Amino acid sequence: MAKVEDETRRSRLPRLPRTEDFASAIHDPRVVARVGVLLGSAFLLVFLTGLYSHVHQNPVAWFPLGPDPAWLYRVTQGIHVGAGIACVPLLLAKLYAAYPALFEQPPVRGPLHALERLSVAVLVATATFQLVTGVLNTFQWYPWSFGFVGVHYATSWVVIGSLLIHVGVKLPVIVPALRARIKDGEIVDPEIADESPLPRTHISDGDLMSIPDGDLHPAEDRSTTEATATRRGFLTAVAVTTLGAVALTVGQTVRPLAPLSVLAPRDPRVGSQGVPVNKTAASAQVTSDVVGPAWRLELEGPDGVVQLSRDDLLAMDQHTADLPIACVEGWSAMATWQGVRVRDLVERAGGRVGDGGHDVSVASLQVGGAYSRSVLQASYVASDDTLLALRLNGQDLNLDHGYPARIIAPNRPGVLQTKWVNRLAVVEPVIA
Ligand SMILES: Nc1nc2c(c(=O)[nH]1)N[C@H]1C(S)=C(S)[C@@H](COP(=O)(O)O)O[C@H]1N2
Ligand SMILES: [Mo]
Repeated sequence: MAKVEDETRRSRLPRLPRTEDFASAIHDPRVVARVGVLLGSAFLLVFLTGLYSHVHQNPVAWFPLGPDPAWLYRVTQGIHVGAGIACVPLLLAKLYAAYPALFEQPPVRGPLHALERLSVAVLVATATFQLVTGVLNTFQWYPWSFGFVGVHYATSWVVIGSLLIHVGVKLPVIVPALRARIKDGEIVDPEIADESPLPRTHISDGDLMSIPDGDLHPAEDRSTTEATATRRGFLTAVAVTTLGAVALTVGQTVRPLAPLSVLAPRDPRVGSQGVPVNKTAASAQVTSDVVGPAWRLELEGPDGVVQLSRDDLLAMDQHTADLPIACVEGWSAMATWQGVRVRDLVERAGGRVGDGGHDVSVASLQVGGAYSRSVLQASYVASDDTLLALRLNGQDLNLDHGYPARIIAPNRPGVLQTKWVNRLAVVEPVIA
């Protein structure tokens, strides 16, 4: 001991810590692997639900989408944001449990090992980037200059790719670590145990002895019960924090939890006509003079172009549908919508409805803006619940909700529920 102190005093630079210096029982492969399974599963859910939203906004022929079931988009995006929120405490916990591995010695053992460490760096960086930008997006705060949607989508592939590499590389550690029980003695890396003068508790599980060197290392010697309590306490705290964060957010889409929803930027119970407003008329620069009595819906189809006033539309068959507005940002709200079926308008314009039917291209009188246009695919046009809505919850739509007319359709992203519609064009299917 005295000799070690001597040497330390002589060297001017403090020695970098080594993995085995981190004494907490939390830095244990069993803890890291368990948190990792939760984090990896949450990321996978976020990825798949994100892809689902992506194909809605960028349709492809091999993944047909339709109006049934009406609630599917709402549920998937609630999961997207809920699981994304869960990732925040899980990622912090994972980083805390695993960070001693940063100090492994030697830092690089060869080209493969260097690649593996690089993939972890990419994973941590991109995962953090996704969570930070994703959460800020739900608050509609964009303190950056890139387009959020495209970057969030592209980065998600990098996260999932480096996650797969990470899991693949670590499988020989993960599998025995998950099989081992938390309450067993310390997991000891045989190589370190040999170097260390401290007595360590070996456990009999042969699997664990085969953990490759350079991976997570054991805690300092301590009573097994104390270490077990520390690990259990940590895992419980992680679970409680994660469930808590989700519970305090999902009220924006799960109505009974709305009173708890203090972390969510939106309360689905608050908004004019009983529905929150994402983009106000003022922010879309839609003013009451462009939606006055002179407003017309231009309807174009095989039979030509007609101009319909709001009274013309109100004179057509009116239909009612109870449908949610389900925003990509994770909030959703049910409402009762009333208006003209889009299929009736397509037929009036001489278009085909049903199998092999026409799509409808929708335009808003909003000038510019990413969501001033959308397409209703034939499968949506055919639905009885796809409306050019004129009324909301028993009143005429107000300007913020899209007066004089807006699209509302089942199982459709909020961003495609175009407001302030002034043109519908019956077109050949956009994707065949
Ligand atoms: N023309 C136009 N329509 C739009 C938008 C927009 O920016 N412009 N925003 C969309 C988004 S992101 C959502 S979530 C819904 C919200 O509808 P609401 O404000 O009536 O709740 O409107 C959609 N319709
Ligand atoms: Mo939205």
